[in-house]
Amino acid sequence: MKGLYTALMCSFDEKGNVNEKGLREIVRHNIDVQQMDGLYVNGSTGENFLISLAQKKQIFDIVKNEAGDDVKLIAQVGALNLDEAVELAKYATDLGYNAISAVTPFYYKFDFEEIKDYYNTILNSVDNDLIIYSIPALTGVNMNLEQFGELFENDKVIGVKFTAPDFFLLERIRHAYPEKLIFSGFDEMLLSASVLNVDGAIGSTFNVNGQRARQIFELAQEGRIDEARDVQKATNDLIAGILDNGLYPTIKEMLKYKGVDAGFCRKPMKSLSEEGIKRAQEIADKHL
Ligand code: SI3
Repeated sequence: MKGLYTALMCSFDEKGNVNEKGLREIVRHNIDVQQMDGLYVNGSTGENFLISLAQKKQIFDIVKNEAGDDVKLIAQVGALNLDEAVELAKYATDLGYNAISAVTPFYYKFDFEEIKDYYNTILNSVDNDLIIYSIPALTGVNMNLEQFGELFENDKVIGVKFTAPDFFLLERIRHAYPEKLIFSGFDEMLLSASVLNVDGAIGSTFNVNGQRARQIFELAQEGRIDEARDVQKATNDLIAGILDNGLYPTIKEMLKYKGVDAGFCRKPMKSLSEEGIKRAQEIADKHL
């Protein structure tokens, strides 16, 4: 399961329906052009928390049907409604997804026992491996080394998608749990995480910048840090522009600019104005 995974975008039409043709094009683009090792489906980038249960299943279906066994597939199933998370975990496992992943439960201030119970409930319902999705800036859930260790005691928890700028904690987890998989989550920090020997990365910007991500990751593994730093710099020039213009809508416009039917974002996320679209294209021309 090691390697580089796109946090897959989903294409929606203007009414918010899944645009199947567009989603298939995004899948192919990530496999054939960006040459990713795998796809992380229905994560933050997939606008997962804005869509219905039926749409989540529809997306799992389409992605598996299009990707087949070409690349590894991870299904993000985490949800505040635990019954829904379990249903999705079973659904994706039956479809043949290689692993499931679940965001830490958020919004309410769950204590660690509750978080552990959430993961155990999902895990006990399926015969599949799980990757914890930790993203404290969006969930407010900050787990410490010991708490990661408690979750890792379950052999079915094979790793963590670590989306945080806490390199002290990242190094401690790497050192304490060499057998677990760590995926770096912030694309703008990929080099720093790679130096700490992560096993791979999962990123939204890989939808358009996957080849550079691979260069950063592989150069760092080879110890060619000066060269990796140059590629991270080019990447961060791109990411700074994307973040400034609006993360997901800008990546969608860049995909459309490259001929991939990435569609619209789900409300309440807004799509770009004419000016924003022009800006996305300028950033693509300059930095891709
Ligand atoms: O679940 C997912 O879609 C991700 O993997 C998210 C990934 O960690 C991204 N984080 C968010 C919140 O979108 C990053 O790739 C992020 O977009 C990028 O580093 C720019 O900040």
